[in-house]
Amino acid sequence: MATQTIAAQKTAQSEINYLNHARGLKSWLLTLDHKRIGILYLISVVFFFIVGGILALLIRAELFEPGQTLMTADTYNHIFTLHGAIMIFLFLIPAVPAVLGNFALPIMIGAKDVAFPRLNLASWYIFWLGALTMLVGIVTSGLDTGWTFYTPYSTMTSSGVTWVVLGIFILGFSSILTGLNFIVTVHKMRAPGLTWSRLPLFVWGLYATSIVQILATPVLGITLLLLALERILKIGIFDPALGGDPILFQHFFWFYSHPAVYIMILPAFGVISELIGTFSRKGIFGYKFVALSSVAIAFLGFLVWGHHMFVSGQSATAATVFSLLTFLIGVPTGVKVLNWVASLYRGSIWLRTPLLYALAFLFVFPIGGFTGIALGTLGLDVPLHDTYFVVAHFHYVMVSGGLLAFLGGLHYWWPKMFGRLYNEKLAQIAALLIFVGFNVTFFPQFILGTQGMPRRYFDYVPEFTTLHQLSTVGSWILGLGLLLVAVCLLHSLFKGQLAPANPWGAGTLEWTHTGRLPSPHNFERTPVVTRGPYDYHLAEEIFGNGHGDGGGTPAVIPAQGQAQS
Ligand code: HEM
Ligand SMILES: [Cu+2]
Repeated sequence: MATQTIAAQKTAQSEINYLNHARGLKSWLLTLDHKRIGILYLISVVFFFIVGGILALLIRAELFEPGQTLMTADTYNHIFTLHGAIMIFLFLIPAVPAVLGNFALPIMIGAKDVAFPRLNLASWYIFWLGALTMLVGIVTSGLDTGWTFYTPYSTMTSSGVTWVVLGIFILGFSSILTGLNFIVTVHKMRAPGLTWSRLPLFVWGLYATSIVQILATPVLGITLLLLALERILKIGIFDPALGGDPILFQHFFWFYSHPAVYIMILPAFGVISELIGTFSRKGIFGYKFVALSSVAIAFLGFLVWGHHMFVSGQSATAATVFSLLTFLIGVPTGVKVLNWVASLYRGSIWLRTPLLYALAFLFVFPIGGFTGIALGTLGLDVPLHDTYFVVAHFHYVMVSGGLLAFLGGLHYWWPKMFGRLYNEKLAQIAALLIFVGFNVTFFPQFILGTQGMPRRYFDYVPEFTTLHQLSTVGSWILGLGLLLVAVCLLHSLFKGQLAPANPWGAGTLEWTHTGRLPSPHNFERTPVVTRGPYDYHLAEEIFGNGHGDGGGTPAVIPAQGQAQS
């Protein structure tokens, strides 16, 4: 038995796969392989997440007590701005599409690669060029405008706005090119038999996201370019002293930035669908509705930007229309959540780490969504605007979307990315700590907001101390959970048990048609698809399902490109 295992491990290791077919730094920096580009993005966004996370811990530490605790008010302004800008532009926007999407999308549709592999690599270099340009501004003069860069302050401050917005302008191209690549890939490179109604829901999510990336990002790009021109050349577009209109900036900014929240959340929705499908062994209830609601959300997302501007002096008619349209978005979103719950209902639930993240998402996300409806209600938004209620709202949405789905997806695709399993117990404890830490951090902020705690302040009245301290303690628990995830995954990378080709018994092509690690071109033969993505019976017949056999380790390590149609 032991010798058999060792023999199996040896064969597994000597297989040519995408990680071992070429070695050395150069083979990585010049790679055109979508999987390797996904890994390059993974390292990049994790790096920025750590930086953004340390800044978050500093913010919470400052707010542990009223008055000055650690830093001056001015430093605080820089820290929270950098936290927001880094998390949004360097982590949340690229995380799910550029890491998980790049890695999984082409394999999931039975393609060798994305449609434009060179453009894909270029996106990653442009991402770093943008990030480094931002860094120039940050290191030389800091940034204190808030991640929203509202004028007229952003046209006046001496902090590094010009460099940072140029950096974000550059980053935009990276995001647009990834979106463009995915759209063409999904249209042109699906394997025979993979009709639109057989597309995995993660692909649908990425497809809808790509539309938003292509249509909305140019607006942000041009807005930030105008802001830079205003600062350098005083063209008088936003600065009232020069005849400009500062409210115009808010319109431009939110015309991108509301859709941008869907760039973060739509691919996350896709990940959640895969996780719930696979670990409930039942497929996704209402597949068509879940798929098309992504497209509906992408479309409606363009019509609601004014809900960020209820108190900016917009007309009552505009405000009412924006409020109604905002409520409308709740419909396709509700369709998704209810369908996920229906998918779990009477499913054959297999409680593994990825599903834990999906369940955490199902708890956290609706709280973010419902409080969004509250904020979209005209009468409620006026007192709640710019309070901690808003901070809690968008963290409930973005952390559930951006972080929980990303971590769930990372744990799900990890064995395919690196060919190794992680310690399930450790990973589950980490997920639990993250869930508890997140709620302890952000739930008190809803209460603080309704009591009148304004956002972006480094000081507060003593009455708020207890809730702020609770929130800070929560951030430590959250940080501990994340640290544990890092320990667990790093351990797996070097010491983890070799993974079988399809440890979860999933039904999509990246699991059913590749070996332990995908080969450089994914498949030996182009797969022919004859069934939907969540038909688990077939996958289980061939690979076993690991479900009920205790270890989640099917006996067979299938050969490359094993046909099963
Ligand atoms: C889908 C994921 C979502 C994300 C990532 C998200 C993110 C955000 C962010 C970042 C802000 C704060 C913006 C700022 O800095 O001023 C915000 C505010 C707001 N969100 Fe969301 N949101 C999401 C969903 C929703 C939904 C579903 C609704 C309503 C149906 C909604 C309604 C609002 C409103 C009305 C505000 C403005 C609050 C104010 O400043 O007074 N959001 N959201
Ligand atoms: Cu919005």
